[in-house]
Amino acid sequence: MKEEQRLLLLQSSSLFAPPEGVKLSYGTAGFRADASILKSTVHRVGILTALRSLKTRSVVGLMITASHNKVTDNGVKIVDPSGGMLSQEWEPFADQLANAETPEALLSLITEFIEKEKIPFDGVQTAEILLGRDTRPSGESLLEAAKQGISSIFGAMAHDLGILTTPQLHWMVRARNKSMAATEPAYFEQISSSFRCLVELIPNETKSNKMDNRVVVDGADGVGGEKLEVLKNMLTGLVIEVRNTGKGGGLLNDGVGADYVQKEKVVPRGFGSNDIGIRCASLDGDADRIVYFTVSDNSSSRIDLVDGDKMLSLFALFIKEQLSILTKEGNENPNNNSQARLGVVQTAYANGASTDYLKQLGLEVIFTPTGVKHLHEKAAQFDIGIYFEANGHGTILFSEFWLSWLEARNNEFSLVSEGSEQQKAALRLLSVSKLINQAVGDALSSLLLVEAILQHKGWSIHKWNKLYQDLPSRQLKVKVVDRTAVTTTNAETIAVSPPGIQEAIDAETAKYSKGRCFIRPSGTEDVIRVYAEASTQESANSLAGSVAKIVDRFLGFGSSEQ
Ligand code: 16G
Ligand code: MG
Repeated sequence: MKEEQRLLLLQSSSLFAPPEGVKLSYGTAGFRADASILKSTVHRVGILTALRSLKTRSVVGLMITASHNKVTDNGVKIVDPSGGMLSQEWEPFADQLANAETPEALLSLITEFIEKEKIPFDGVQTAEILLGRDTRPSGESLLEAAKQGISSIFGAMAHDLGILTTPQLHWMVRARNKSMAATEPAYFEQISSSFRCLVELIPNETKSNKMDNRVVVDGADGVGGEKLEVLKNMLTGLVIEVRNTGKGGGLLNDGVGADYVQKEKVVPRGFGSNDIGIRCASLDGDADRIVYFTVSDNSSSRIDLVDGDKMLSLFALFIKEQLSILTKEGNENPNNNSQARLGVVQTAYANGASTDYLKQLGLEVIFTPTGVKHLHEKAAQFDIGIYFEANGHGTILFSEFWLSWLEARNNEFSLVSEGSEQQKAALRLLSVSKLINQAVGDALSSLLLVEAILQHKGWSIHKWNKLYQDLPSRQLKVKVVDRTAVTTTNAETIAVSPPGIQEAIDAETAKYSKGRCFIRPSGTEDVIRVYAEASTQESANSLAGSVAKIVDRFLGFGSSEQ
């Protein structure tokens, strides 16, 4: 490393002292903590992002957000050139950088890493980083820290794209590396025009149904609400009312948002008895997840939740239907024998009834550990891979290979059977691939896809919710002395350590009809999570309670809480 570069790094880093006595870790959601202690971390992530860009010789992204956390928290994560999450191989280095105690220690880590990773660091190669942040008040000064980190690497350039949803930034990084327009207007244009195509392709039978085309969306008082206010004006045939837009003085994620709605199963602020019967949805604080709900008839504060598993099921059903129209017999074209490999990916948290439903549709269902990066990686192995966590994180991935095949089929149809059912199916699938974010789960594009499919089928939210009935479930968390004492295998369904705990859980689970239960250490909180399912709510509660006691007996302080 050149002397000027060393001096620049030392000088810049000396302005950002790390917090004392705090060890941060680049978890599933990047670094996250109280915003007041994050400046040095974000500065160092700025440096790391520049290195990532040099190493990959591509544009990468840096997003400042703490998603559904409280407004006083913030966080930072890196977007890889594909538009996906930072490669897991770099996570340990991110931890080391963040926790280096002095500028000198930081510099020597960087020097070692550049050598180990053979990062081109000759000042010839340039680095380019797209920056985004959510609406948190701390975002602006943290973004400044990131910029200073980036500019402490010679030849690194930062483009500040202002306030964005997390999926918008991922989308733009992906687009940029494919030499496509990587701007917010381009994003809105792509998703609104593909939505329009899907609506234009609705069968005449359902078009005549007087479908309820209004949806009310809780914007979590965050960036998603703000962006949806813009997007909704670009749509026809759908009326979106946004509440908790962040403009009315409401506090981000405070009694609002997808995380709150899904976990508490109560209405978000601003919703109540006047909304009974209406289709509602809730975004999280950075708009990378969404759940639907209706206000319950029995109590205006309770909801009937339509979660990520139901979205996955709706999407899988629609895609499967379109694929079967597309490959309908009677077409003698020899190119028509390319059956798409369609796969769905879930985690152990997926309700067992959803898995049964998907299998009954004849689909291949695969399980991975919790966390978007695991699901995404598996889904990318299919021609069409659909993944969702129950909490509303997910998307649909189309392989480049299969999309080119589909484009070619569509061109053939234009020549020989313009306007045929098969061509319509091809066009619908092409539109889905443009509407649904190919980089990462995106609440805004998932919202529009749900709305398009419901209109296509002429379904109400109630009809959709009746695809299958969720098995009663219960989640608990248990505080333990050391959560790393629990290790798991088989997509987190079996606890390997501490020894004997799985046997104890199995013995308890066997007592319940349709009983299913697993434990895992949380990646975001210092607790062990317990998930239980059974044929009645009482038995699910009881199973979860007993297993929480088992966890406590093996590892705890002697107290467990909900
Ligand atoms: C993170 C993950 C989410 C997962 C959750 C589990 C991403 C972007 N987010 O928020 O997918 O469901 O962690 O939290 O991967 P837990 O480990 O505390 O249960
Ligand atoms: Mg989020």
